[in-house]
Amino acid sequence: MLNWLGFILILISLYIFTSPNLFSEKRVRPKPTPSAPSSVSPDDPVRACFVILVRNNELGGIVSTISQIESTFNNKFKYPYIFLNDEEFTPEFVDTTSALTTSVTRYGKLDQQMWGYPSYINQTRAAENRHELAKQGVPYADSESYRHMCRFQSGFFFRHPLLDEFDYYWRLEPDVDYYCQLDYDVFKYMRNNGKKYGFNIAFREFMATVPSLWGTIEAFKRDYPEVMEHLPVKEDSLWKFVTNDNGETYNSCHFWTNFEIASLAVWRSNDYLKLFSYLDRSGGFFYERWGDAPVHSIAATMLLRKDEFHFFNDVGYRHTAYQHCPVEEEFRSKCRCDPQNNFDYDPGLSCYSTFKAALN
Ligand SMILES: Nc1nc2c(ncn2[C@@H]2O[C@H](COP(=O)(O)OP(=O)(O)O)[C@@H](O)[C@H]2O)c(=O)[nH]1
Ligand SMILES: *[C@@H]1O[C@H](CO)[C@@H](O)[C@H](O)[C@H]1NC(C)=O
Ligand SMILES: [Mg+2]
Repeated sequence: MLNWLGFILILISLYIFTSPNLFSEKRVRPKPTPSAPSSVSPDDPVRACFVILVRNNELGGIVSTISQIESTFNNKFKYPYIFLNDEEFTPEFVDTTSALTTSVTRYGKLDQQMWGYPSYINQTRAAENRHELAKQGVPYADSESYRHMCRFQSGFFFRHPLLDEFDYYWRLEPDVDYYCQLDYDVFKYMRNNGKKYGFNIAFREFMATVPSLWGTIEAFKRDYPEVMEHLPVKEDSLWKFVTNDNGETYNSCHFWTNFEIASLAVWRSNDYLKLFSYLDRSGGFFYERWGDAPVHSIAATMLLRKDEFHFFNDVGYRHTAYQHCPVEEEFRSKCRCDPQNNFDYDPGLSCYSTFKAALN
């Protein structure tokens, strides 16, 4: 008798828990938008880190950068720092940088796959082309390591095992300046607002470094219609940021990647991985001198909707001779830069106006 009762109870509970109708009001289909999944609440922690590719001999420069990042932002938010290098970091580098912060610091070395020639690259041809480009006076034209760096930043940093546990990153470089106090969590801002790619300076590229990049991307689009099919349509994308003639040519505009706050999922997507290996296979990182900035920028305009980009106006930032300093009155008490020195509307070199126009 008891056994029967138990059996019937089990049957009833099975019915209740598997019936699609009983709890149907709770089974609301999640919206297909990839941003801000409903299971995440705004205050939930973000899995984010700083990522820093740097050489041992740039210790002084990275100490300066990290000190500024700590005092303007990270002493409040405690995000970890991931240091990457093609060589072993020295004990001095590790000790000095880890002493700058109470946050976690980790140090990784790149392997041959992430920093080295793929087997199909003809290194004789690469060397000849480097010497040709050098005659045109292009920066880093004859540098081999610069090319490994650009290829790594284009196709590999987001696959380094030390980044596996993270969803967002902020890229840092040695010898840059961060001028403004940030009193909110930029990573939560990105996630909670469905932002995937944040930048600060938009620049024009030396076209001699990327003569075949645009054509190679156009060829990818023809060869991979199944990828193009599910990407945003041109009108929803930032397409006009990278072309002035509806795709005929690349206009040289790109976001500077030395500052980047972005979602790792963009680069880890199958779509981007297919695009990157297509570009890599074509040899342009070595035969030309493709920068990670034009590669990231053109790819992001393909993969993302325009509302997924964010201009970090409130981050006062300098890299080499160029800086963004927010001009609005509210930033005078928060920033220690001179708003007269602001790159946004530099007539020759800035692509900020092109970005603004492409948003509409
Ligand atoms: N470990 C390592 N880092 C490098 C190398 N070349 C460049 N980097 C790093 O890559 C980033 C970009 O290099 P940088 O020289 O600043 O190039 P630029 O910003 O384009 O002028 C910086 O964070 C450098 O520290 C290299 O050969 N080894
Ligand atoms: C590599 O490039 C050089 C110089 O362009 C060329 O002479 C040589 O034939 C190439 N080698 C191969 C295996 O294609
Ligand atoms: Mg730099």
